[in-house]
Amino acid sequence: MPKNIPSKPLSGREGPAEGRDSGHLRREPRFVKDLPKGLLIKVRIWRLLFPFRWILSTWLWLISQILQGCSGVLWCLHVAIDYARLLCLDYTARPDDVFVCTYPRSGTTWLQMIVYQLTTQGSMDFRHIADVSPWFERAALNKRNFDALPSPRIFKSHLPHIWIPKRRCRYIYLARNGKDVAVSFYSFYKSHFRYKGTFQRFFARFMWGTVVWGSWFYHVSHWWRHRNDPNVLFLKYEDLVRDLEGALHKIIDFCELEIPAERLPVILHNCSFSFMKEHEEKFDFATEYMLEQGFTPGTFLRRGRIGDWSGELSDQEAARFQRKFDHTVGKLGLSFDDGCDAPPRDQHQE
Ligand code: PPS
Repeated sequence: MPKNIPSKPLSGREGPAEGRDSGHLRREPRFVKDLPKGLLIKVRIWRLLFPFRWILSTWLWLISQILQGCSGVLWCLHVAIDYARLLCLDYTARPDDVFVCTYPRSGTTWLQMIVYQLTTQGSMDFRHIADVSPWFERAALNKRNFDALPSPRIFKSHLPHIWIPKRRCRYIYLARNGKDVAVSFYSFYKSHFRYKGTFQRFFARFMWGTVVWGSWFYHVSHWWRHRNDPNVLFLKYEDLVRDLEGALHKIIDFCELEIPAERLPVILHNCSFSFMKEHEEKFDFATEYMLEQGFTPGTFLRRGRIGDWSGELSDQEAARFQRKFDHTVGKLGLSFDDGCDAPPRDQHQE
């Protein structure tokens, strides 16, 4: 026999001499047979129970899916109730409130930024645009206190005209070519909603209006019908791209703002695509969502140092830990480097 051909099969399955066990056990990995007797019995029982485990697991999966469905329905109910509260009861308009209204992916954030820049003469002093220009209909979810906002308040809204609260304030509607909206929305669905379908499938849904916020055709046409209302300014995204300064003047006139001429170049610069892209974390919905949930972005990779605890734990907390450690893990002979390169607690700055 040539040297390099093994005389025994290399796979876990052995020859006929080892195949005396009945069907299920015959496929046991080799290491199982080497286990201590007590453990071997447990493993074999566990393997014999496989069909029952499978049935139980499937049932539990089903129950978990049903509960998930119920929680989804309850969540929708809670959102609907909060919407109703907001639209009918909890919102007291101020005459200088400005609503930035759009169908999603039509340049909402851009228009929020434009109005914010115009009303603050170019301030960039905000953590996220949603802090200074909250999403009206999500207010109940993100617990933003409208009353604490200084005037003029700028609200973002994707509500169709029929749902928007009609008060004595201003509404700026920004419409964008539906085909570009569909493409941008598809990309958003993939990046933010983990959508896995093709563009063709998404586009079919977009055409049917079975995407979040419903039909683009319905949304745009209903707001268009109100374009001549005295408190509505109807703008197009494409006009903003072609002549931003011209659009800015329309908004200045509509909101009756006074902008010193020397601030206009700064505002135009801050509203440019490249500047906003550079500060994307101030505009991205993912960051807004994280802040809304109470997460602090940029803290996942914190400092990566040994002994960082000494800047955080008090002497009592450290002593309490040590006592428990000595009685449990320490007893087994395991120890850790406590480190001493972290700054003391009072110098520590987060
Ligand atoms: S959302 O998720 O509904 O709030 O999205 P929305 O802000 O309405 O739209 C996002 C699209 O607006 C584009 N955008 C801009 N275009 C030109 N200039 C500036 N400054 C600007 N800021 C945002 C953004 O790139 C999205 O469009 P697409 O086509 O996806 O790039």
